[in-house]
Order: sequence, then structure tokens, then C-alpha cells
Amino acid sequence: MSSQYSDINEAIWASGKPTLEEATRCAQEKINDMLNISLSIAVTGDTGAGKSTFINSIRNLAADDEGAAKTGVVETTVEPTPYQHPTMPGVVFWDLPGIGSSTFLAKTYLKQVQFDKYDFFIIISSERFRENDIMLAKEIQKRKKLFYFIRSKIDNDIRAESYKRSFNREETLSKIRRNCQENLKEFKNAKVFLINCQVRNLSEYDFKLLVSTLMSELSEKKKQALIQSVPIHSLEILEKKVKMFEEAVWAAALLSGGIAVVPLPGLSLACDASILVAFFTSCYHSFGLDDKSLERLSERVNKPHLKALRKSPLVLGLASESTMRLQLSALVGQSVVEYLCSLVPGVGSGIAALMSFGCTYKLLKNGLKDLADTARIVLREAGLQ
Ligand SMILES: Nc1nc2c(ncn2[C@@H]2O[C@H](COP(=O)(O)OP(=O)(O)O)[C@@H](O)[C@H]2O)c(=O)[nH]1
Ligand SMILES: [Mg+2]
Repeated sequence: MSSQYSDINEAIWASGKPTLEEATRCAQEKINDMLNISLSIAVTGDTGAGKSTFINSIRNLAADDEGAAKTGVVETTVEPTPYQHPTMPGVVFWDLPGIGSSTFLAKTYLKQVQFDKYDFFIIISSERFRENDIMLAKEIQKRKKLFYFIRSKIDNDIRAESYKRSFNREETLSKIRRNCQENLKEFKNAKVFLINCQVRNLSEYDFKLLVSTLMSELSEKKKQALIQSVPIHSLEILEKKVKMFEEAVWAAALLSGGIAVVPLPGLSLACDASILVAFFTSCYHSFGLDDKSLERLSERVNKPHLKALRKSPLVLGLASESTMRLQLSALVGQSVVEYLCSLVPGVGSGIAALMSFGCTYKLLKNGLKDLADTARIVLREAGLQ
């Protein structure tokens, strides 16, 4: 009995909430947000601006990868086309062909594309933003939605300028930035990001800034979805992901450790062990540790040995979803926990018999560290630190 009490106290302490009820409520919200992510991003701009290229890159796909949007083609319709994230189907990028000629009013356009279903808009241009882009942004603003401008193909500008004797990279970038701001002066705080949309080079200019700006402006729920799904192009982005999962460990432990008060309606998670599996699976995909992501990364950075890096038992256990599913169908409840315990270092096999907040907390923490360390090694070997 006393260990049950100390367990509850430990969970309440970890949550930072005053009571178990509040801690449970907060944990359910957090885990629900984390495991049922949904994000709809509208990407618009003129033909040739780089929409399809950007959509592929942010899904970590090259133009010729399976499921990639076709690039270099002229759109003939204003029908929005959805592109799902390869491992997170709740994250959808919508390719919205530009408004086109000025005969199309921004209002009509927004209605036609059902603007309400998007969490925010990205307006891409490879040159000056046109009157139509500006009109569209104003209409989006009136509807109190977020919008961001991307000035694409920055690599081309830099290359063109680099032949000049007086070339200075930073100055050139500042000049383009100033021009964009001037071009968009109707908006007090227009946010313009200079981007090379191609997948190999996505991280070169303002992509990190775009991610951190979105992180600071989106709601907690959408922030979770964004940071989970965004491709890892730098250690900074990986660490943001790790931190997000670290902050959810107490919540997952509380919900799966058998001490949570009666679940609130709407929580779609059925059994305790499934939270643990779902947590690790989310980390695994978010850190880009699945075979396909590793393969694409090794091609992108031209380092074939990445695929052959030694993987920890937990990574291998999560590697084949079918294996995991098999394990799950053959095992239930405690056995799944026992199986996970056998994959995670420093947890010990007898722990499953004592399932409690403290034990699940340790299992989740150590497992997360194992996956994060693997991702850090991959990044270092890929030369992306
Ligand atoms: N160098 C460079 N080329 C780009 C960039 N973005 C797109 N492109 C190229 O521009 C062309 C048009 O891009 P696409 O994504 O099809 O434009 P969309 O019509 O807006 O979807 C393609 O050949 C892309 O490879 C970029 O940032 N840098
Ligand atoms: Mg396109």
C-alpha cells in the first residue's frame, strides 16, 4: 500500500500538478496530442515557384521518390491536392495551385479551396511576391489564419551573385531579405523565409528559422505535430524532438503505469501497454530511424554506410512493424511490457512484474535515450551536426 502511495506521489510530483486528477487529465491531453497528431498545411504560389519541391522536401522525399509530388509540371486546376507525410498520415500538405491571373479574386479562391481546413498557409515565390500573393495574404489575415512567405530558389540568387568580385554571401542574403520586406511592406510583420526548397539543401538557409517561428506561433497541439513530422536536417531539430518526447515521458508513464484515475472519454488508447508501444513507435518514426528514412538520408548525404550502422535491440524491435504487430497479437498486457523491457537497456527483466509509475517511467526514459542516441549517431555519421 505504501509503495502505491509513494508511486502516486512520484507521479504527481513529475506532473507538476497539485492532484492526481489534474495530473491524469493533463497526461491524457498530452498523450492524445502526441499520438493523434493532425496538421494541415496549405502551400500556394505561382506555377514554377517550388511548391511541389518544397512539399516533397518537408516530407523528406526527393522528386523521384515513391509518393513524391511531380515537380516541373504546370497545374491546370485549382483543386487542392493532398500529400500525406510518409510515416504520419495525420500530417497533410496541400498543394494549392496559385491564384493565377488577376481575374481570380482572392476571396473566391479561398472559398473554393476551403481555407478553413488548413492550420496555416505558406505562400511561395521565386521572385517578387505578386499582387495576387499579397491580396491572398490579406484575405487570409482577415480570416485570422497564419501565413508565411517563402522566397524560394535562394541558391540560384547566391550562385548568380557569387561570380561578382565583390560577392559577400551574408550581404546578398540581407539584400534579398530587405527587398522581400519592401515588397511586402503592406504587412507590418510579414515573415519571409529564404529557402532552397530542394531536399538535399533544405537546411542551408532559413528552414530552421521557419521551424522555430512556427513552433513559437502554433498551438501546443499543432506544435507537437510539426516537431514530430519535420525532417531532421540538423542536431538542433533532433534535440527539439527529443525534448518534446522527454516532456511527455511522465504522462505516458502515468497513463500506462496503472495509477491514472478513470480515463476521460475520448481517449482512444485501449490498453496500458499500447501506450508504451505507441510512444516508442512515434519516437522511432519522428527520429527518422525507419529503414526508408535511413535509406533516403544515406542517399541524400551520399553515405551508403549509414544503412549499415549498428542498431540497438530496441531499434531493431521497432524496425519491422510487422514483427511488432506479431509480438502484439501473440502477447498481451504484461508480456508486451516484458518484451519492451528486454529491448531497453538498464531496465531489467523482472521489472514487468512490478509495473508501476516508477518502472514505466524508467522504461520510457531509457528507451527514449536509446532511440535518441541512435539518432544522434546517425546524424553525426551523416555529417549533419
Ligand atoms: N535551384 C532550385 N530549384 C528549385 C527550387 N525549388 C524548385 N526548384 C525547381 O523549380 C522547378 C519548379 O518547381 P516545382 O516544385 O515543380 O514548382 P511548382 O509549380 O510551384 O510546384 C523544378 O524544376 C524544381 O526542381 C529551389 O529552391 N532551388
Ligand atoms: Mg507543382
